[in-house]
Formats: sequence, C-alpha cells, structure tokens
Amino acid sequence: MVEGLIRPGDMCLIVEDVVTSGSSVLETTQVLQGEGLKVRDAVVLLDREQGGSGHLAAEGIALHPVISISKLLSVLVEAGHVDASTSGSVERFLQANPACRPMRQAEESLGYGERAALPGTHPLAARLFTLMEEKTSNLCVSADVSSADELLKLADAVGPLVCALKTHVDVLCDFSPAVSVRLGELARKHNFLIFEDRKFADIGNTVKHQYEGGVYKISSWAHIVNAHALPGPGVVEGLQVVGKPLGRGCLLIAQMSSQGCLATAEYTQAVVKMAEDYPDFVFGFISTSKISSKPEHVHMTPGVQLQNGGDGLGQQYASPVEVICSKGSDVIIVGRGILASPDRLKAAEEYRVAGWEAYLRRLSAPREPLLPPSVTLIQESPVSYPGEQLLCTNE
Ligand code: S5P
Repeated sequence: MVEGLIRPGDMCLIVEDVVTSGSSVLETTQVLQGEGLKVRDAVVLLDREQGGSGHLAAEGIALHPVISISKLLSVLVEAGHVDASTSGSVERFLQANPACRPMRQAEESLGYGERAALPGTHPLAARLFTLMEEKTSNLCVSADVSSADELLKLADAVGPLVCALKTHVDVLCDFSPAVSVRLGELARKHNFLIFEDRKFADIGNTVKHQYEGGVYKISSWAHIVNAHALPGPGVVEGLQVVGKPLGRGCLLIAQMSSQGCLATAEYTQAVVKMAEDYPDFVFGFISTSKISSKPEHVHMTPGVQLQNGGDGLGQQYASPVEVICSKGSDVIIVGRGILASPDRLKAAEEYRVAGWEAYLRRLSAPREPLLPPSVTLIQESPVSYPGEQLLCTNE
C-alpha cells in the first residue's frame, strides 16, 4: 500500500485535499500505523466543517486546514462570485448534514449478538441486541395511536415482529395504569422492549419527577426513555437517579430527522461525549446515522419509510437500506409507514424483512473503500525536519 522508504518510528504528515468525515485520513493512518509509522497531524486544503476535525481529534490527529468552507464562502460572497442566498443554503446544508463518524473495519463487521457480549455493553442494550438476533428484527414500531385499545391491539399484533415498541403515552386519550400493566404483559409475551418517546429536556430535578411521577409513572413500565442533551449533564443525572436502580436505560437525542434540525456536528459530538460519561444509564442514541465508534452503543433512527419523501410538516424519510447500510444505524423506527397501511401486520413484516436484510447486507459487504488508494511517501526534501516525511493521499 505504501510506496517509498519506510523507517518504522518515523513521523508522517498527511496531506489531503478535502476533509468531510475524516475517513480517508483515518484509513490512511491505519495503513501507516500498520507499517510502524507515526501520524499526529494532517494538512488539508479545505475543511468542509462536517465533523472531520472532531472525528480526527478523537483519534489523536490534529487537522490543519488551509481554508474552511465557511471562510471560503465568505470570500466568494465578498468578491461577488456567490450570492448570499446560495451561501446561506450551503451553510444550512452543512449544518444539517454532519458527516458520519468514520468506522473502523472491525466495528462494521460485528453482529448484534457479538455486540451484546462485549464487556462494556449496558445490560439493557445487551438484552436488546440479543432479542434482535433471536427475532431477526431491528424494527421498532412507533405506536403513535390515540386510544389505549388501539395501542394494545397493535402491540399484540406486531409484537412478534419487533425488537421494541415506541410509545407517546401523552397522545392517548384514555390512559390508565392498567394500560401500562397490560403493555408490560404483552412485552413479556412477545419479547420486546417498551420505549417511551418522552424526550425529556429540563433540569435534572424536574425530569426526575416527570420520569417517576405524574399520571404516567413512566419509569415503572418503560424499559427505554430518551432525552435531549441540551440542558447539560443534569438531565441525565436526574433521570439516572430514578432509572438506574430499576435497570432502565436512556437514549440521547443527538440528531433529528426533521428538516432544519438545529443540531450541528459539534452538538452531536458533545452528545456522544455525554453518553460516554454515563455508561451505566445511557446506552445509545436517537440519530440519523451512526455517530459513536463504540460498538456497545445502540443507534436508533426515526424517519424511515420504504418510499423517500416527507410528510409536509418537516419529517424527512430515508429507506431501511439507507439507514442500516449507508448510515450504519442499528434500529429502524417506523410509524406511519406501518400505521397508515390498510394491513398493518403485513406492512410491519415488510419493514422487518427490509431492515434485517439491510443488516445482513452490511455484515457481508462492509463499506467501500476499505483501504485508501495506494499512498506515496514524499521523501525528505532539503528543508524537511529530520525524520519527518510527507504523505499524499487521494480521497
Ligand atoms: O428525530 C426524530 C426523533 C423521533 S423520536 N424524528 C422522529 O420522527 N421521531 C419520532 O419517530 C416521532 O415523534 C414519531 O413518533 C416517530 C416517527 O413517526 P413516522 O410516522 O414519521 O414514521
């Protein structure tokens, strides 16, 4: 893979034209490290500011861009080559599309069952991964219905096909404690987890009461809840006080499927860091793509339909193949793709099969390119520092 004189222990500087996710630099680094070379810095002409510098920093590589996309845009706008509205739409696109964190090859090829057995996997995540393998399902049905009767009938019908059932309990017009008891019975009967999509987003003390008390007493029946990280770590700490002793788990919302979502790449990275700080309670993310390199983390993605498009109210849909294969997520969350179908059971089975086949495809055909194009070491020039080499790559 590497042309040129290799002296193990030498420091190598990577030179790249454009960095988006940092995957090319990371893959090149792996090849170089395999040859005994050290990598600490990468120089890039253009940083597209979609998370590459953060991803590389997490791997110990400092990125030195000649220019960033935002600086480039402002220069072009000032010079009259790009108008302000085009510049604005480019900026919005970049913010709404943080690049996936590059995956190391070994991470991509681990199956759900193997991830269940990792020592760092949260017990609830392990249970989820295990039942996914047993039921050959990475489908979570979003049971967005308005009556308890309809919720329970749906849970009984699709229960055998799903790994989790997601509820919005505050949408039910006739909730009573008996509904949560019956839902728990159905979860045991069909071996699925209950995920209450409460999206907690307040100070620790308030979310603690919202989780434990009120009419719904969510902590008493929901295995999984989710929370926005926006308030800071207190939101997790407040929920954890209640949920951890009960063996519950939490997903942090790191990205949303809705158009114009304000989560930037930096925000998403900060959410990943927060999850890492609370491994006893946070076991994964609501995200549109895989954002954590830890195979212990579960990624659940909403906004999934077999047909792409939206709902006219900001929802944006991606297909199961896009979500599981291209974006590297683990679980598809499907609501109206199933609920709006005249035959919900048949639709649920179609989504189960689509999600599972996408997963098998990901396992058998890891993303290309697995290795970067061959790289050429540019040997020391008269002005180089002793022991340093330059490396050119092609992304
Ligand atoms: O970013 C998000 C996060 C969530 S949890 N986008 C979402 O759509 N959701 C939820 O997933 C949403 O509240 C709804 O319950 C479900 C998607 O439903 P669908 O009918 O659009 O598939």
